[in-house]
Amino acid sequence: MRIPLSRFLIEQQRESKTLDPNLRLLIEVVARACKAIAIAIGKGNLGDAMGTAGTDNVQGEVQKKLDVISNEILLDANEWGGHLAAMASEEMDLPFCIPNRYPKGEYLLVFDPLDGSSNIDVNISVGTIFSVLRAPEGIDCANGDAFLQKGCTQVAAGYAVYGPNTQLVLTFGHGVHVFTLDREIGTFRLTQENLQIPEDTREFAINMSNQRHWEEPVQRYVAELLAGKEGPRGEDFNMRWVASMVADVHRILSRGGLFMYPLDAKMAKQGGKLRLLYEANPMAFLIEQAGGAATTGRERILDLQPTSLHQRVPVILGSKNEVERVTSYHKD
Ligand code: AHM
Ligand code: MG
Repeated sequence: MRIPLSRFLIEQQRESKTLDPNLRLLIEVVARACKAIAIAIGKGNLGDAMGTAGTDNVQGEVQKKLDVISNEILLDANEWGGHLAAMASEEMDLPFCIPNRYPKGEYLLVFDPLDGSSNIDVNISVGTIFSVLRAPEGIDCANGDAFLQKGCTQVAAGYAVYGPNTQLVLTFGHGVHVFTLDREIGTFRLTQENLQIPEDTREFAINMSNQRHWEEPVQRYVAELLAGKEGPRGEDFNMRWVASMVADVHRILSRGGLFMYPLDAKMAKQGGKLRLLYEANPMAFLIEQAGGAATTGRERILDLQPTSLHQRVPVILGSKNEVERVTSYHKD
């Protein structure tokens, strides 16, 4: 325990066939970029990275300066190492092709550089979410089709949560491991191995202000929870909503719970709020690896065939028995 991330990765590489030197390098570089992002966030109003950037991203959302800075930190860190064929990000309309002056590698990196960025200015936890895919042979980086792979093909996924402390949570498809940033020496150190989510929970996370827009199965499920001891569940349920997916998922990985950003009438046209490739898929991979479940209400998230780079989907994930219950209501 408490071994540095580098040692953990090297030991994994020796033991497993899924972690090759290039994937190890990729994860080390992402972790280094997350440290740089943590430093920029940690300066708060003493730095010059707070506030809006004066631009919108491809989804029409106002970009914060830190959205743009985090995106650049990840691109700059990863473009030269020779481990990637291309990158894609929530903050960029099109994929980023590795410049010709650098060698190309066999992996694709997709990320949400700063998730929950509406929370930055109020000093609430935000995070970076990432997913690693294999690059198909002879890819044409520019059109983005190479990224349209099912979540079940991810070779690694993870997130960094920038909270009271900075943690990096990783999976390569063999369990979920948590590293905490030792700020004095600037190293991520292993603080939890093989995290498991309890199958049952009495805590749920949903933005209740959207209630009037939800579909019937979610209305039914949440009404049952809110009815407490006197209702059909016979138990009181507690609610939490940080509005940073990273922080909400981190709580669920730490102590169980259910997270929902379901389909609602407001979002029906665009398919949901959260993005499949760099939010839903990496989080679903982590949650399943920790013994939980993740669906859209109708299908397992990791089985979805992506149709576009910035596709949105409904997300229901967390403690297995509750995810299965909401999902079964969608089938009734
Ligand atoms: P972002 O990636 O632009 O920050 O948006 C995603 C965030 C999630 O982190 C969070 O779960 C959700 O949006 C919160 O949405 P809302 O403000 O509707 O509650
Ligand atoms: Mg996000």
